[in-house]
Amino acid sequence: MNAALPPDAVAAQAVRQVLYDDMSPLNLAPLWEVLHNLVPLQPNSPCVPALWKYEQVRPFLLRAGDAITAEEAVRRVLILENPALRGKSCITQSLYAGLQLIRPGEVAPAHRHTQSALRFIVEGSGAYTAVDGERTTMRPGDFITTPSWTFHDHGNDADVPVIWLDGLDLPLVAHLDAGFAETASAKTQFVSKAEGSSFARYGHNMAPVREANAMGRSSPIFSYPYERSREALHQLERDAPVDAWDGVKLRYINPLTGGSPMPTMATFMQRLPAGFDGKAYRQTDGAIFSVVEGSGTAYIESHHGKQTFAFSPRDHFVVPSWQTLRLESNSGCVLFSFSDRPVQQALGLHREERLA
Ligand code: 1HN
Repeated sequence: MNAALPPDAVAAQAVRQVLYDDMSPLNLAPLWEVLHNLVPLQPNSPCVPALWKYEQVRPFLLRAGDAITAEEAVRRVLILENPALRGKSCITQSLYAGLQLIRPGEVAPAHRHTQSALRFIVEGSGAYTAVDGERTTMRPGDFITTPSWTFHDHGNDADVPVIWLDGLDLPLVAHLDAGFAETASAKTQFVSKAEGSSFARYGHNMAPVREANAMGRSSPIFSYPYERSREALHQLERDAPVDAWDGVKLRYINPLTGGSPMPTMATFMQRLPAGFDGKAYRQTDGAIFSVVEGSGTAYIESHHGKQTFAFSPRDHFVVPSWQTLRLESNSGCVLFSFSDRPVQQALGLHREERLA
């Protein structure tokens, strides 16, 4: 190893190694050996892009349904683990994603935690999630929030299994050592508000005159129905210029602030028109995609190499930070996605580069 070094460099290294060994018991380490890794010239995420084909994942979810009840599991979820971070329960360094199954008649008991969660409904209708005493019925394409420290439970009164994508800021909160959790005294929350009352109060470009937002720093709307998002995207595809990178892309908002629905996660829905051949871009927020309708191709390029993902409905894929993404769709498609963008923006760290 030292063969190529001149003798005085070898001697210098030996002196340094003795220094490192001697000071190590005092928990001291030399910065100069690691400085270049600590301050990379650009993000070089250890995360790799990955695709989960729904037809491959679904049988395992159903088998998990046979292997354990929702109540026993507390949450019956298959974690979508980044292949480069196996065993760490995360899909990017800051975010967690999983697919959750609830069978007819099952209950996932009420609890709360400081981690924020989002649900994006993938398959089946008629299960419900209750947040802070109000239930909302789940339908494919709906986006539902569970803000930090709100009690939530899920149940399925329908006759089909219901499957959704969970997104949580678990790794981020773990990094900050700021996680608390509590189990509720009853399995199922007492329903104290009529279904749809939050949406009636806050979902129509209006807001109550005096009432304070019970969701604190999160959106008072906790269910964003797909039919609304879908309709908006289709109208914009017809009537407005289509972005060369994103197609038609909208972000979900907290109607009281115009910011993201929860402080740690941004959510988006986009439509790629038929024949869309997108330009490449990269952003510092790694993003997780759930394919809602249609098919297409994601081309991802980074220091890990090049990957091509052919996606269809209910597939999931992750594009890590600062890896270049280009989207294509012959048939046209609709994609849901989420990322930690609001955190990066709040800290002044977010960057995006749109390549020509
Ligand atoms: C959680 O509370 C849910 O409420 C889903 O459905 C996944 C993963 C880790 C920690 C808490 C849920 C979770 C979770």
